[in-house]
Amino acid sequence: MNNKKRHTVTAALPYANGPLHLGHIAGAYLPADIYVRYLRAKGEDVVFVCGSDEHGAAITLRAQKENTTPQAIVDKNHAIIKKAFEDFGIDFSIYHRTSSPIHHKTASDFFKDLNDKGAFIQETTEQFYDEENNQFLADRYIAGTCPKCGFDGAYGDQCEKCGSTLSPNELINPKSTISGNTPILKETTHWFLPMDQHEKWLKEWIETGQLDGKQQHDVSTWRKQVIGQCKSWIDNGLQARSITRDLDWGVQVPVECYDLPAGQAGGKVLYVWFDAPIGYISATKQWAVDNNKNWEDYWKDENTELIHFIGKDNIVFHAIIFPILLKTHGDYILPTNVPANEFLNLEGDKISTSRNWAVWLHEYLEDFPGRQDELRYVLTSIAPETKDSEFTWKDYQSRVNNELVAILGNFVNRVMVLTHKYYEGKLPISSLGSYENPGLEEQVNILLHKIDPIISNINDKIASFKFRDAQTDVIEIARIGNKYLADSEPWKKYKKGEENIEVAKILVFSLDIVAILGEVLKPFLPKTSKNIFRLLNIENANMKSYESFEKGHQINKAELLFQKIEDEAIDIQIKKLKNTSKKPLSNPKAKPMKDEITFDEFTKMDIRIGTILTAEKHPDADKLLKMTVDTGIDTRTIVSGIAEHYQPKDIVGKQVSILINLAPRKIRGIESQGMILMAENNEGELAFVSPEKTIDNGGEVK
Ligand code: B3M
Ligand code: ZN
Repeated sequence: MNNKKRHTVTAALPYANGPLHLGHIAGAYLPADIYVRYLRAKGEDVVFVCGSDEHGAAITLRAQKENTTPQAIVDKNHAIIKKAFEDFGIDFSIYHRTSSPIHHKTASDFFKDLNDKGAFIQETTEQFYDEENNQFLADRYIAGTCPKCGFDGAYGDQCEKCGSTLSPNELINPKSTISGNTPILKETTHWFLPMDQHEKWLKEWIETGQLDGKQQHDVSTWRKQVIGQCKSWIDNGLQARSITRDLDWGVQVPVECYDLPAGQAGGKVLYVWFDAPIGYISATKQWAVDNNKNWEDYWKDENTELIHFIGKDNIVFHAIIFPILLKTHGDYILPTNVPANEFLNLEGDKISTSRNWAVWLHEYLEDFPGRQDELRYVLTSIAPETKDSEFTWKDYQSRVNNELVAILGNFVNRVMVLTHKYYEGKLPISSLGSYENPGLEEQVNILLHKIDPIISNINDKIASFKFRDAQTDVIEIARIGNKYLADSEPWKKYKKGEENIEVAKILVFSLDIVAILGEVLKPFLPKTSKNIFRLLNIENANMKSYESFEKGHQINKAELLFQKIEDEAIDIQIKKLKNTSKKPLSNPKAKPMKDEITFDEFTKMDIRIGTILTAEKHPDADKLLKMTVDTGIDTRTIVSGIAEHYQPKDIVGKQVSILINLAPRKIRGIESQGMILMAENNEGELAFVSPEKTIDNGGEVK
């Protein structure tokens, strides 16, 4: 473990375009929180920053869909996310936001500084442009057919059906999602970060931990997949990457743009992935202002350790791109570690926001009020630290019931209950008194040879980001306690009316183990740890000698730390997940559903099958056909706008669906008595809605 003076710990800034789900928590926030709580418990100087990532096309697109402004979208989601973090006990020093003025200024200055240093290049390229709305289209604003799987609703950056990463020009038949038009290609100038120029030092830094000839970090502490991903990026050759966008939501590019139409202000912003990591710095600045600290100590001092907690999809941004920016700037430290997690799957499938295949954190807290530690426990038990892992509700139930209830909760409860039963909760001897006594070899042996090494293992594992193993060790201490209690059988040794010193030793020693548990649980289950100390009626355990109690100390009444999770609660969750999830849209361009109607309203329409008897072009209109149809109850004239789709000779004899009780209306001088139903595809082509086998004319459609 390093001996840095200070720690700056960051957790990925969640996009403020939706709430948090369990994948986010397991990926970045819970491990970061465990690490920070561990540091704080050691008395270290640490700032833990996070905030909402409020820029980018995903947010403007969402605003457009919901017919509101980007600011309204981020305001709403920022509040939901912030509250969920608080309720869940993720204890940031500050939860900030990138739409704040201090962030805009910090990001803008950062860009300007690097631009002045000549760190960027400018390039003019052709980008898709929507002529109707006069705007360049961000990748997310372009939809078309996926070249890989043929899915009709792939976006310019990704196909959500097959998961392929795409670029807009790969899409077949690209369309603007704003106007539906085919976009044109138009030249635009952007700033690029020439990542290729940084390959050499990056390679050395990633592979050896050396930076400018100095050992900056120990590579053996970095996760294999993080080093692996970085190496493969570098080995494939880094490319220049554009760091600005044609968008009007974000941090304005603070230097002049040549290719803006005359008179048009702004129009170019920093790419969201350029400004978001700088959000860590602006959050620290705000925290420093609020807490009378110097933010630079946390970003510009070699004695500060910078750790980024993220999910694996963010590795390149935190271990390659952001370090390039920090190093080019010159004054900043580089991350000491980037402990990225793999993905958490859910009930046999990938978590998907768009399909609503997710367990939302705020909903969990509504359905299981006060049970944040149960979720923390399970998510750490299955943390995807080295490979993808899976959350299932059955597994959640069994871990809570078989481990938290049956091992940890049960041990604490038994010790408390027995102490009340035999001594009314008042300790007849102190811890110290008991260990000084001869005949306590067994207890001393357990403490020194079993529990003590586990505690140092827990600390070492947390320090090296192995939270899952560390938590397993915590439960091992509860197991040792349970076994000790079961083996020493105080209930058999207790004799009414006697001093029962032997029983007192067993119980006080067991209470010392409970106190140790309260201490080692602090980073993992903070609420449970507090509860334990409340029950024990002490503030902390004595972790030097493990002697936490004075003679005569009164403990509080026993209370269960955890309740069993019943089958019913689990069934409800599984049903909820299945009932609220959506299949991917087969046609994202389909119009949304109209307002609901009643069955009576539907039955007012009299739709019948009829046969077209004659068809001819309308004398005065190119798009119209005049037809006579046999409706089974009469023969009538109908005018319909289908001349561009059907030749008169091809449709005579066809059976079609006709709305026959539509009030007659004159169309270009000819009275149309009803309407033939037509189906329309995405391209506006029309087709008859015909019965799949021959039906008597006059047959009802219902
Ligand atoms: N908002 C992506 C994500 O939520 C992005 C992280 C930014 S960290 C600076 O996965
Ligand atoms: Zn696809």
